[in-house]
Amino acid sequence: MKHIYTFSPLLLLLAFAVVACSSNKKATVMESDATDVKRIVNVPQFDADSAYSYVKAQVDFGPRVPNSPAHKACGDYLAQALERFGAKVYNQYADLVAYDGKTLKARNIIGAFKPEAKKRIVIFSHWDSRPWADQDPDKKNRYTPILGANDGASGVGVMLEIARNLQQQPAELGVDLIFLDAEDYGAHSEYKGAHKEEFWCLGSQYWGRHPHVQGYNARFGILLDMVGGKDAVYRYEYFSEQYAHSVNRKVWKAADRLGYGQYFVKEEGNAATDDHLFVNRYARIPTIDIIPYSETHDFFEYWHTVKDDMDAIDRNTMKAVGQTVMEVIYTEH
Ligand code: AHN
Ligand code: ZN
Repeated sequence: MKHIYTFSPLLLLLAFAVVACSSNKKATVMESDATDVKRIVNVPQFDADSAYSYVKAQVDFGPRVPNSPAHKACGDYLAQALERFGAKVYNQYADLVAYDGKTLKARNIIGAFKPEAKKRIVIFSHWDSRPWADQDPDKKNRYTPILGANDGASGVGVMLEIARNLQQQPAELGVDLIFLDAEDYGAHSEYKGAHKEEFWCLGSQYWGRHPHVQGYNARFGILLDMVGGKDAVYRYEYFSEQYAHSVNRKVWKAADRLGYGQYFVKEEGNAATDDHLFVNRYARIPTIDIIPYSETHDFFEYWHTVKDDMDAIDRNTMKAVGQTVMEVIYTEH
């Protein structure tokens, strides 16, 4: 989509001429004030079929539970994919101790675009999948590991499609794509001890305290969590509002411009103990969570059940979220 920012009169005339000549592309006039520098931004098209194929590639490894062979193989695939798309790749390996005393061989995978740029945006998703379907309606499934098509692979799939676009057409700012590990190893619902928030999000807690680059900073962050479910609705999540109110407004406005107001509803949502909380708390980068809101379920119908498989994925939701995040990335200057 073509966007026109405010321009000097001559450039503004030129801009309309350019738009008039490319009849197949829609022009959006961006809000602006008199002091704004004016420019045309052409945001590339997010390809939902491509994103879907990246989700399937992850799910085809099986459950990506830390310490498993599938986890190792998928981690290698993700690092290679980022490299193929031209990112500078960092692998952050850490031994993280889980609530049950297990040591998880965790790996955060970071792809940096324009690594030398000072102005940066960071996008996050977790790439591990939950070891147990402890919310499954059928008791016999509650110790079965989940495929995590929506809860895990969808956010990563959207980010890989963004990576492909960033290689084709660099954004003005530097962009870091961070695949966080060991998000979903929080205590099993039948665990008898105290259920603490720090049992979740082990990879982001580690990254927040030990960023991949010394003194790392970014203008803002966006966490993608469960961005592929059917009929998903995204509302302003509680901690996102507390730490990064203006980022929420920026993203929901971008969705509105693109006609995705049905997905991005401008109402208060619930609170999610999620990776963005620890990014905000430890790295102090204002970061929001794009996570589904549901009146009837926690997040979505198949959350932490064996039905979180490819059938739970809807390309239209991935398109709405992916195109919105690209709109934000490419219009930031
Ligand atoms: C809880 O609310 C316990 N967890 C939200 C974070 C999460 C789990 N995201 C995906 N799985
Ligand atoms: Zn989960």
